[in-house]
Amino acid sequence: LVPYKAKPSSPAQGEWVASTCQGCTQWCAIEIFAQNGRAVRVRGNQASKSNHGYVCPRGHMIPQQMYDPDRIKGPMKRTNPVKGRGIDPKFVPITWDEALDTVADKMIELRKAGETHKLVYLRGRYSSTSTELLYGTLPKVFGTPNYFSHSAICAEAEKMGPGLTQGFFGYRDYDLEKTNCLVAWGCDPLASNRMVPNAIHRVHEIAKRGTVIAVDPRLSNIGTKAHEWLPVNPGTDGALAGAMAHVLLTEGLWNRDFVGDFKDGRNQFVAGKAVDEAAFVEKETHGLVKWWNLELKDRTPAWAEKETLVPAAQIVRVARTMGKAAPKTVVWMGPGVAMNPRGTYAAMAVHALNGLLGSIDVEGGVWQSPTGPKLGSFPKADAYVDEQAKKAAANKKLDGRGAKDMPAMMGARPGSGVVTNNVANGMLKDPGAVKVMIASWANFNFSCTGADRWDKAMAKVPFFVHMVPNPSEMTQFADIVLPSTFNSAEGWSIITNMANGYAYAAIQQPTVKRLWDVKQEETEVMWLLAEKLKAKGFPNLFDYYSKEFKDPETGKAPATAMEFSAIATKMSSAPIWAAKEALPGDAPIKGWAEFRKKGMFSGARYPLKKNWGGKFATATKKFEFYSETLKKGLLEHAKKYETTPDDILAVSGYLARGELAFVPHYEAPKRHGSVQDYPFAFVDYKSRLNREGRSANLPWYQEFKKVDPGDVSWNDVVKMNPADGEKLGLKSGDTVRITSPAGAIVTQLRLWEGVRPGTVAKCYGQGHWAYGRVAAKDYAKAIPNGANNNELLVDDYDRLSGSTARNGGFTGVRVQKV
Ligand code: MGD
Ligand code: MGD
Ligand code: MO
Repeated sequence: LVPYKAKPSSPAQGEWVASTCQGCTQWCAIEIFAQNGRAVRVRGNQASKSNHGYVCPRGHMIPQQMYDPDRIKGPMKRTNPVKGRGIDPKFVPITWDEALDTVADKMIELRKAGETHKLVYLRGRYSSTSTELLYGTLPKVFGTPNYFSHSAICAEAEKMGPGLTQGFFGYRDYDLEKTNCLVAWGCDPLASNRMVPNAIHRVHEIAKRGTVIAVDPRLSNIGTKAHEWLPVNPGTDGALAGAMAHVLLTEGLWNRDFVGDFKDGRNQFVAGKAVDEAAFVEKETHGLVKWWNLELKDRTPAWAEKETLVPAAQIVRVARTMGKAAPKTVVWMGPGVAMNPRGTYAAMAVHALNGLLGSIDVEGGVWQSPTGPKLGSFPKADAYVDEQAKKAAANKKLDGRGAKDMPAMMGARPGSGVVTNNVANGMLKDPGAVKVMIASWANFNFSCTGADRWDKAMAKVPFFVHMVPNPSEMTQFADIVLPSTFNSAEGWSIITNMANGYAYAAIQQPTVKRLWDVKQEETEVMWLLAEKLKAKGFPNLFDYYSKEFKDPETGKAPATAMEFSAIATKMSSAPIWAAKEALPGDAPIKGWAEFRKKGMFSGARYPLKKNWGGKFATATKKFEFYSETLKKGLLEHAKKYETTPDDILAVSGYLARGELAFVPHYEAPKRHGSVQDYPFAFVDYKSRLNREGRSANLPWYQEFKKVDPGDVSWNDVVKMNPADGEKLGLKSGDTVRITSPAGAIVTQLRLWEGVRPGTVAKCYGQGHWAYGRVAAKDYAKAIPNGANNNELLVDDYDRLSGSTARNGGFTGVRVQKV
């Protein structure tokens, strides 16, 4: 096979305009082909070292998302005061002027009543830099502690793995160019997770020279290409990881350079036998022998087979393959491991394998984020924060973070992590807590588990403003709808991310003329709203925006919303294009015009062994197999409640007690619904066509849905193993009701060997009862096409991180023919 190298050249007349895709969290630098004022095609930014000039299938969907005929064309107000699912809001068009007057009036009422903390802002997706002008500034200057990002419904629990072992609470990068053994564990990097274009680019090379392994209860895209597929029993990843660690240690396959060795060079790791701590000298790590004695010594493959349902022989074979390829072995851990009620420990267990394998920070291994170009920060808003705002900001947050049973220890600091999905519970408990709510780029009535709680909570909000391009589920509860730009093609901002060893900053800029009366929420809308607030007696926000922001080229202050948007973007990116000396990384960019044309700048490649030699950001500065970092955090949280870590773990739903709590270990999965009543574990995953929750209205999504293994175009099937189908007398094409302790959905069944018996799998993304004519079967009657998994999944949390559970088979379901 001759690899396809040629980049297609287009005979079409037009211009490639640089921008950034935000269809997933990779935030690829892209170029959009603009022809006679129309965006028609998308490719990766040709200068990108992270995506190699290509986008994944979702990038190609940008024109359809942008020109979606169901986009909101102008501001609207609600005329039906009754709110609820299926209740027509009776929206009528209004002007931006009227819309923002109304919003400002409501906000001024709060200021006058001394209740500014009753303003709540919810943020879904956002831009890297201009989010500071809304999320960062509005709550601070206006005065409310109640601003919440979506990140805890995203993948926060995953960060606890690298966080509590190596002090890096972030997403890892992987040197796939040099990797010889890739283990995709609880994620599907050819289809989702981060770095999809780079994974597509590299995985076939790894498969040729080495080994690709997939750990996933369902046959994923990478599973179909892998040498080994381990269809793990959902929620038992900690057991599988423990057994692999057991094999690596008993067979002497750990990496001596990183981990160290026994003083006498003789391997004393023998199943069932404790080891003397003094016998082993560690190098870059801390607590290996403690980990062995507390957890690993009894975690034999035979034991793990019973928990994980993965054959012991396969566990041994795979562990040996990983060990032999080390340190060029990558354990790429994803939310499938972590986003479950005991996910913190599973994430630690799986990520700790990278420590044993010595793949941390080495060639072919697992890296922390490279350093990208330094960006300009916005001027401080402190001088515009008055006493009232300061006092109000001290109120309690609605998401319950830091409660005794919700440690939310992001960064190992108790109470520091957002608990997004718990906001709905906070609202239901105290209906008076929210008077004015603003949300942007979020659709929590669809994207959060236990979705009906959001329907109930939002129905009670007296005044809700939604800033989105599509009339989604959450929009149906709005009093004012402010149509947003589709930011990848219509907005201004600077977006940062990393992949393939490089961190970069990329521009978003207006690619073509806007067809509809839309505005960018973080910049344009904030400017106009601030102007209104000033006119009504609260000048602080407008004074900050209009006095502190200056065009870095001309020194001119913004005079209009559009100027504010562009100037903020220029301020963020000026250190790149106005640098006095060449920056590490790409060739210098000279001036704003050249930056707009090139669209991105990548920093220097990740330096190897960056954190070796005692530079990890942990309590011991080492890679911690015994997490002193977690211990410190848990003790601090326990102290606040005058209790013990054991008590905290008990009330938060974890099983470990004593010292076990501080090492990566297996916790038997928590499950809602008895196996008797709900015999199947539900497996949720993303479509390779999901632009998060926002592509179901695109005909291309529906037409090409079959690209997801086991799925069917123009359908939203639930997949069951044929052996289970036979037992229940069910066949492909049957309409079935899936019932969980939280709710029920109806969809079509497909029998498929790619799910393990005892589980059913269904893709997330469809089941919209709003959004548009393709996503919903009947938008007017609120009847969905397909079914939303979040009406089934139970509202529960990995409480150490505050994350919402969606994986690990924690929701039991039954399947019946209707
Ligand atoms: P989305 O649902 O992707 O975001 O969930 P949310 O943060 O709620 O999009 C929300 C809204 O953004 C849409 O209604 C759309 O109208 C609007 N929008 C689209 N483009 C733009 C734009 O350019 N500008 C603005 N202002 N708005 C825009 C995401 C969340 O969902 C995440 S991150 C994850 S990882 C979870 N994934 C997931 C899953 O895999 N399974 C299940 N069951 N639930 C999940 N929910 C989570
Ligand atoms: P999840 O959607 O949670 O994470 O996105 P992903 O890495 O895709 O997928 C969970 C995976 O784990 C699935 O393959 C599922 O089958 C598997 N799984 C479920 N339970 C278990 C279990 O118990 N054990 C194991 N080992 N596996 C299990 C994260 C990332 O993806 C995020 S946060 C966002 S916001 C982006 N969204 C996105 C998107 O919407 N679409 C696509 N195509 N890519 C995306 N990339 C980003
Ligand atoms: Mo996410």
